[in-house]
Amino acid sequence: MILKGKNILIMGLRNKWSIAWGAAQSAQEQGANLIFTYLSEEKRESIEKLLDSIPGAILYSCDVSKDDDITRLFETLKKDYGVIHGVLHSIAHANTKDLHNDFVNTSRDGFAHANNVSAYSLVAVSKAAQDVMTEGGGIVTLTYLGAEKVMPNYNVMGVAKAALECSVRYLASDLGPKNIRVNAVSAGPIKTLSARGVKDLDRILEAVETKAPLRRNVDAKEVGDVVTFLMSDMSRGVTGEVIYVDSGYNVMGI
Ligand code: IMJ
Repeated sequence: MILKGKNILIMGLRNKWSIAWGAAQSAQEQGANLIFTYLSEEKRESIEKLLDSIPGAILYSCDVSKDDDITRLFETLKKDYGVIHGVLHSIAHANTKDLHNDFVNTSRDGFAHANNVSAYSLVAVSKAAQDVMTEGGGIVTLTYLGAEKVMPNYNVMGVAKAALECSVRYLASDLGPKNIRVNAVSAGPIKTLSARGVKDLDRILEAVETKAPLRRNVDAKEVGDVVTFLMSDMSRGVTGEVIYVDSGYNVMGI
């Protein structure tokens, strides 16, 4: 029970395939009190249905592209809980056309949008979270190998994930003195809603099965288990890191 009595905020749950759902299951097993945010009112009902299986789970709305939403969320959390021990940032978005086109055609607006929602949002959330994380704790975000190596169609998301991973290091440096750690989990490819439309996804999943040291793909629950570890005191000496949960795929040369 490594998260027993800890208040954990999970941002970016959409459905039962979400990596955020794997993290929620894992954190719940380890005794956490779970708080969730959702983006749009149309999604509220389906997310509420999922949360029926998590007794005591609380749900707030938050659009991370709006500073006011983030401020309001953490003010509410301060009032309702007093202290938060962990935050999972499991949020990304790019315009669909920027994930189909060549990267060279990315528009100024598309570039700004992907970086705003997928990378800057971690900075804005961390800034607000520090005032509620008065006992220290862990902020965790999700990234992908496309931040470092060219993956087909990942395009502007790769650039945004590179900015996100670098933000993790600078945030770790700023918040370390408050005993707030900031880390990223680089997940292998998983068929979530965010990956379903990807043209070459099956080929990429196959490449992991043939090349990765473990010769299999990963699922959201085992990614979630590492998220839980990074929010817990078990990882108290770890900050500013990118930890891979990808069956070891990233270490292979060919
Ligand atoms: C996404 C695009 C291209 C290749 C991809 C992915 N591969 C994987 C993903 C190989 C595994 C999923 N992934 C790691 C993401 O970060 C996805 C981000 C994303 C997905 C969408 C789809 C729907 C949409 N905008 C999006 N923005 C970001 O409209």
